[in-house]
Amino acid sequence: MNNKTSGRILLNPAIVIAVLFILATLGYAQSPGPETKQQRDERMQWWREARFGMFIHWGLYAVPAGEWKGKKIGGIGEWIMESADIPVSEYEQFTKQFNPVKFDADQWVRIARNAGMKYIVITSKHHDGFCLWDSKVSDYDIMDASPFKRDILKELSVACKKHGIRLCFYHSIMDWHHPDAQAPFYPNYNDGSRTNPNFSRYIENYMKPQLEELITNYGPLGVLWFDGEWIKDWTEPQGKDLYNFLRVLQPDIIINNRVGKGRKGMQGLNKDDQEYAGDFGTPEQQIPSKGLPGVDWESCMTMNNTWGFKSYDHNWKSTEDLLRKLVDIASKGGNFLLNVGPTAKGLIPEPSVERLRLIGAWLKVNGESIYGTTASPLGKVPWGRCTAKPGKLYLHIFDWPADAKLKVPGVKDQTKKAYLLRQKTLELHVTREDKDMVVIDLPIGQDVKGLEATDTVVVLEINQRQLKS
Ligand code: H79
Repeated sequence: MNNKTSGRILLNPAIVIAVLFILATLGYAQSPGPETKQQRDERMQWWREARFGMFIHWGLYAVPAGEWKGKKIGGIGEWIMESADIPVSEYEQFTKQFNPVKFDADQWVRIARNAGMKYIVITSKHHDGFCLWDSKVSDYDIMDASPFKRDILKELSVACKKHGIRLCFYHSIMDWHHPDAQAPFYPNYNDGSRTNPNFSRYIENYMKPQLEELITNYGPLGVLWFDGEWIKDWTEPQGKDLYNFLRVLQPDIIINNRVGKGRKGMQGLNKDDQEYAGDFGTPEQQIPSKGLPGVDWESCMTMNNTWGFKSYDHNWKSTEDLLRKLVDIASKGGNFLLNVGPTAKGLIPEPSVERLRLIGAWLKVNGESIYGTTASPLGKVPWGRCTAKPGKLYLHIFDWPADAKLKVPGVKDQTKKAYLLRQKTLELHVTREDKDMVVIDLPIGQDVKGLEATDTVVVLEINQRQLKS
């Protein structure tokens, strides 16, 4: 064939359209396109302002609740299928006992809202493969396999809309139930050395159609929160492809970094050897030691030692500890995704509800010092933490100074005034000790109760014009 002929064939409109169509169906044309910094900032804005969300781990593992054949199984509750070496056919039996008649989506969402949480991330499907919605490509879901036959995610999406909470889904890439994924690896579903030759079939015929259902029928979603990406079958190019696929379906969706292979272990932030897919880092059960300017991240954490419900795990973190973790995270520019693990009946454990209620009461008074703030511009402060907004520093006092003088190092800006966030009308005296140290006289003799004593917030208003040095 000479050049002239081949040119004419390639430019033939029918052929061009056909080729484009084939590429589109193959997924090559599916990219959200480039995004400017401003577009990205707009997409991330609600999430950056939210600062506090509820993680919900709920699924079949709530039925055994940490026990198998009369034995208490160590480790996190939602891993019991793996930890207790339960064969797929036996684990499937839990579907018959998963009948959460006490489930009340509206009540769950109100618990989150009253805690001051702005979004909910619930396990649409965890590693065990069981789906909490009515999936058309699976029988292993709440509609087809359980006596409950109510679409849990649908009910939550209605309640979230009603209460102004963003609904987000956790979704496990790893799947211990699907024959084309990790099910054949029994009794070591998490075997990092094995691959399934049919894994691409699982991606195309199962995982992507399921995610499309979740985005289309339950959305718009706030976040898709992936996990289980460490398996050998999953690659960074697959992660990028999935990321693009989802951003085409919902351009403003936010996706965590576990969609690809970027994260550094449980520390959760990205390795820096290349560009990885995903919008934010995911430290798990830990808080970075210092602020990370310009990085979006979210620490997820349990209130006891498990994500999925375990009947005998009573090792609850104190409310004081949880509040200070929220503040510590905000002072470093991150979000806090705090977990609850409801029972198989559909109830959020009372110790969780109580802690959330108290944190919510504190946030009602002091929320201004958390929502929409950015990381501390000061260095380490000996008495607590600092969060910031334009023109304002929020000084979170964890340890009340014995002499009632709050020394604030690192303030180079002109100060305007200071007051307690809970008592804005009482102005506090501010003196400058030297060019980057101001001292605030704290009120004495106030009777402070509960979480107010755990973290008292002083607002220091500043002129963001640096003093001449
Ligand atoms: O859903 C909850 C847990 O079930 C799941 N993530 C939270 C949000 C999870 N937590 N811990 N694990 C899973 C354990 C997995 C640990 C490891 Fe690894 C996987 C160790 C080695 C492979 C993660 C990836 C840490 C290093 C690489």
